[in-house]
Amino acid sequence: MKKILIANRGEIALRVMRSAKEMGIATVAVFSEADRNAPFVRYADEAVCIGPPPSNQSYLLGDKIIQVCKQLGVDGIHPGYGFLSENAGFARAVKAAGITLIGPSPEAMEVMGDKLSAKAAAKKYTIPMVPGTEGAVSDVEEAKRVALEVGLPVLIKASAGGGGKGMRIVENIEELAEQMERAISEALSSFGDGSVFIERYVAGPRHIEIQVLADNHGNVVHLFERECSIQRRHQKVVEEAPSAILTPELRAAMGKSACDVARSCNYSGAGTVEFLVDENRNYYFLEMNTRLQVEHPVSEMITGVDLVKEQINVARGEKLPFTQDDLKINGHALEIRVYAEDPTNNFLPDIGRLTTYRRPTGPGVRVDDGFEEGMDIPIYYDPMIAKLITHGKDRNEAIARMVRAIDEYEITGCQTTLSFCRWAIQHPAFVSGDFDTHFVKKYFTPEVLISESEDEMIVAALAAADWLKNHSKTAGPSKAEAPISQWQRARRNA
Ligand code: MV4
Repeated sequence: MKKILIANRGEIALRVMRSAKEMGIATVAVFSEADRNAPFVRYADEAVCIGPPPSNQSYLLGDKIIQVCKQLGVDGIHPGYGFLSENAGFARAVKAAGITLIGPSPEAMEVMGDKLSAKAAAKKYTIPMVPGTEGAVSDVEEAKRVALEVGLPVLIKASAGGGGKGMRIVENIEELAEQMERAISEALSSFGDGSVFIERYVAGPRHIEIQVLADNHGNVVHLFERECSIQRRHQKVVEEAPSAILTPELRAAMGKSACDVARSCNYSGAGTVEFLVDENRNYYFLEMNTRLQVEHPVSEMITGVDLVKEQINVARGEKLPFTQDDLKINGHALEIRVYAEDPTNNFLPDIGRLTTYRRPTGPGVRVDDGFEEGMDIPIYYDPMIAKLITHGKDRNEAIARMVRAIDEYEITGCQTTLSFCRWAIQHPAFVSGDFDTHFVKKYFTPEVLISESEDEMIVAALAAADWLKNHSKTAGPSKAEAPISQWQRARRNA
């Protein structure tokens, strides 16, 4: 592989190109008219504009991207995350064009792209799953029987769904028929597939996912877990590795299950297996993401493995250069997602121009971003400005470094989620490790940020008053500038 095209934009395009450059591989960027001046376009050895800003006229045009590959003699495509990254049809078209997709086979994407077929494939191994229906349910009476069997509350989930879409909780059996009808119609309109299934509702779960890597020679390893329980409306806010609650035994068991899920679909490359962990530390397989994930840097920080390099090597047909025993957890890593959103105003996108943009640096700090000072954040895409990652010898050091890095970050021109992330990682529940996926819902109100900035103002005012008091004795205001008292004023006016 001599030249790869990155079918993506922003921070992930830049991230992929950096590894390619280190490997001596030439890079091609494709970009929309909105990204003409973006750093990833300049960083690439070659760059081609593929259309107007909306993704369905640019980054989602698989055939056009394949055409660019043919014109420029590209032999590999890295799809990043989002856009075409989990599109089996695109993966097939790439293969048919004689180009290597840096990712799993179209078949693996298809099997894992549907939750029911993913669970069916995983059944070949003994992998814990939440009790529920084996396949899709359309008959309400059957659904009721299953719900009573596994115990209420239950969740109705869309098989084709993602990010909580098409998910409905049922507390009372009388609501089931109506909720099921709704879930089916929501699934049909959102995904064009009305298949739904039922699972027992796991009340206060933690979201823990395992990073896996597989080659085309039968080797599968895991790179431990990432905990992503701190999320807001299915959008991850803080990710970390390792999880504060996994024991070495549980980690090994979940790691083996994740590798089994990968084996069940003949997986190749980097993938992520998602689990729920309940309060008794039982774990359940949920689904597999067949792409490089946004939060992959935390796994890189604790293992020292460059996941993009390994993806490329696997795609080239090479064997994994390490075994499971070679992999060790080194320290602790945290990632926060910096969004151009206003956390005091219901997280409304607050896109604008980055009039000031200065990144934090120093020990244990990594910033993966795709912007520069003076740039406009395009309105057409996800409003993520950057991922801020810190690494420390332990969790406390990683947290302290994150707070310090957030405080060093200077962004003006738009509101960002930095203050929200700072609040989250300093919250006693987060610091102690005692939290679940309901953390934000449970503890966050906009007031926690407003009172925090008021606190800062009060502290600043007190400090200023103190400074004045100390300095007025020696180098205080000169007599001419001295404050005029009401008495003096009265005398002058007399
Ligand atoms: C669940 C669950 C509780 N019980 N399944 C949400 C998105 C999808 N990937 C799976 N999700 C959940 N499935 C059962 N049987 C709770 C969630 C869930 C969740 C999972 C991970 C991270 C955040 C979440 C927030 C709300 C609900």
